[in-house]
Amino acid sequence: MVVDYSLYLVTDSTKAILKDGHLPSIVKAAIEGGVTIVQYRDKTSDTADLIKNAKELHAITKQYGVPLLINDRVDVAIASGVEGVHIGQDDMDLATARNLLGKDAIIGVTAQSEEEALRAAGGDADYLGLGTVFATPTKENTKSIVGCAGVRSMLSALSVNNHKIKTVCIGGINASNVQRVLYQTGSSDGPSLDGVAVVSAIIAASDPKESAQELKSLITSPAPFA
Ligand code: TZP
Ligand code: MG
Repeated sequence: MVVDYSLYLVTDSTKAILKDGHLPSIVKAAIEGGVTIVQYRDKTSDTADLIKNAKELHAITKQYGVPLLINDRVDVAIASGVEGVHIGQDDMDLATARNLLGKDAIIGVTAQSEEEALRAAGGDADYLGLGTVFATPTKENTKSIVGCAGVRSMLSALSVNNHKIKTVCIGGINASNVQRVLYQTGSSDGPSLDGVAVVSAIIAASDPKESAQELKSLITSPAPFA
């Protein structure tokens, strides 16, 4: 399956971000605005609710042919029949997740250093989530803020080692900085990201469809300062 990582929506169900919003409606609007892949990230619901919510989101994402991944929980991904998972360094290990999910599943891994990026790429992850780029209230317990320079050095390490793995970055990205992030993490002849992942820039937006459209057009048009 060819996956478009260009605008990756990661959900949040906390009051601070979701406010009184209805997550399935936000996800639908975001996809209509140009989101290409969705991760259901919910750190508070119990297992039964995670599965119920994942199935509800999947009913929407499937209509648009957009893959849905589950954060952390391989069991929830299997139970809800979605396309894959996103795992961090403290979650189930990649090889076990792949064994359980099968070869066709999309598996993403978080990497915060060159070493983590190379290890996940040397396994059979489909993509890496690089970051945290900028400090963000959405996730306060991040181990490291790597900045654009940190993302660039992870991309270089992957490239030097001939890893063709797909990459997105995450953390504090919004319409006002996305073009600079894409520009500063890559170079005209060097490795570059396949997309960017955002939470609050879409989930907390007053008009998620419009925000997704704006981000999408910024991502797909060249940076003015290149
Ligand atoms: N992982 C690293 S930062 C982050 C996650 C899930 C949250 C990013 O949220 P936002 O609102 O896009 O800054
Ligand atoms: Mg995790």
